[in-house]
This record gives sequence, C-alpha cells and structure tokens, in this order.
Amino acid sequence: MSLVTFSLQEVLDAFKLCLSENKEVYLEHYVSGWRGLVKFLNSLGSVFGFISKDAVGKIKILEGYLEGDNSSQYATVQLMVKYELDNQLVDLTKRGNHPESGCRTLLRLHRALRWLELFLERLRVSGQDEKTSVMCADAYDQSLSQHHPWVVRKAAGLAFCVLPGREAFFQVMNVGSAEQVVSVLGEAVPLISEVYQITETLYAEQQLLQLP
Ligand code: 1PZ
Repeated sequence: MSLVTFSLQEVLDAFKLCLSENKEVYLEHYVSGWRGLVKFLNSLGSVFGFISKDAVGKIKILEGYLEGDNSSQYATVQLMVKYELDNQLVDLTKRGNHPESGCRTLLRLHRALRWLELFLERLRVSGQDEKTSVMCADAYDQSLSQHHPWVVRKAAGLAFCVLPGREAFFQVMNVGSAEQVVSVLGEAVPLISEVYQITETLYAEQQLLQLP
C-alpha cells in the first residue's frame, strides 16, 4: 500500500481480500483496509485528527496481536473470538483486566464500518449538489452515534461541517472521474456490507455486541 497517495481502490482491494472461501474474515486485511481509510481521513485535514487518532490506536492494538506470540490465533476474526473467549481474555460486562481485548477493539471498528457502508452508499447515489456533510451526518446518526456519548457526537458533528464538497471529496478518493468513483463505490459497498454482516452475525451469536 502506497504511503504517499491514497486511493479508494486500495481500500477496496483490502476488503476484497478480507473474506476467505468459507467466509471467514482475515484480520490482516481488515486492519489494512482500516489503515487505508485512516490515510484517507488524514488527507482531509487535521480537524479529523481526533478521529484518526482513535482509529489508529485500535488498529495498532490489533496489529500487536497479529505480530504477537499468538498470531496464529488472530488470523481470522472467527479464530480471534474463539481464542479470546476460550481463554477468558475478554471483559464481558464491565471493563476489567482486558480493556484492550481484540474482541472489544474490533467491535469499535466494526460499528464504524456500518457508518462507512451507509455513508458510501449515500455518496454513491448522491446528486451533484448534495452536501457530503449532510450525507455523513445522516449515516452517523443512523449508526455509530448511538454508541457515542454526547461530547463525541458533538465533536463529530462539528468535524462533519468542514468536509469538502462532493466534487473535491471525489477527487481525494483518487480513482478518476465522478463516474469512475460511482463505479468503484458500487463495487466497494456490497463488499464492505458483506464483511460487516458476517462479523455482526458472529458477534450476535456470541453475544458480544455490547462489549464494554
Ligand atoms: C469522512 C469523514 C469522517 C467521519 C468519520 C465518522 C466517524 C466519527 C467518529 C468519531 C469518533 C471519535 C472519537 C473516538 C471515539 C471513541 O470513544 C470510540 C469508542 O472507543 P472506546 O472509547 O470505547 O475505546 N471509538 C470509535 O467509535 C471508533 C471510531 C473510528 C472511526 C473511524 C473513522 C474512519 C473514517 C474513514 C473515512 C473514510
């Protein structure tokens, strides 16, 4: 993945690689998709620093597991969940000895992935004169915001206001003309949606959707 310029294509490629044949989610590619998204966010300006800082913190925690002694247990989200639960490595009801479990860390990114899915879909079908800030805020209100306290919602709302307009936003995505952006989004949204749904089902089955 290039360090200098972002392209939406990279994120798409990472999420494409995410799913194994039997629909397991490879953590390495999931995290690399998030790395790409953060790069994109950073290219939008320092106002988003508090958001990318939090995301990077979580990405680093997961990368730590991927590079750690038990890395084979973290190859997929499915393996991670089983390993951490079997070994009591997850704080299930309140924060305790495992405030940085892979399960709770990934859950935060997973919830943000739903926002991303809604936002990108909205962008994809948007008309030329629609405001990215409104699309972004609507997607946030329908998803991630319910997991955030008032002060975070407020800060996020302020940050959305300075998002570039649709045309500039498409340029930062760096995939070509508006038509090409729409086409890449048409490919990206279903992929992101599938990765989200698989993780959501797994977490629901294991009753992990409210991890502290
Ligand atoms: C393109 C515009 C970008 C808008 C991004 C929309 C998401 C707004 C999220 C604001 C969250 C900011 C601060 C940190 C909040 C944390 O408290 C929570 C919960 O973690 P905990 O405190 O429990 O450890 N963190 C999150 O919810 C994860 C948020 C990750 C957001 C990543 C956005 C990536 C954007 C990609 C841009 C295309």
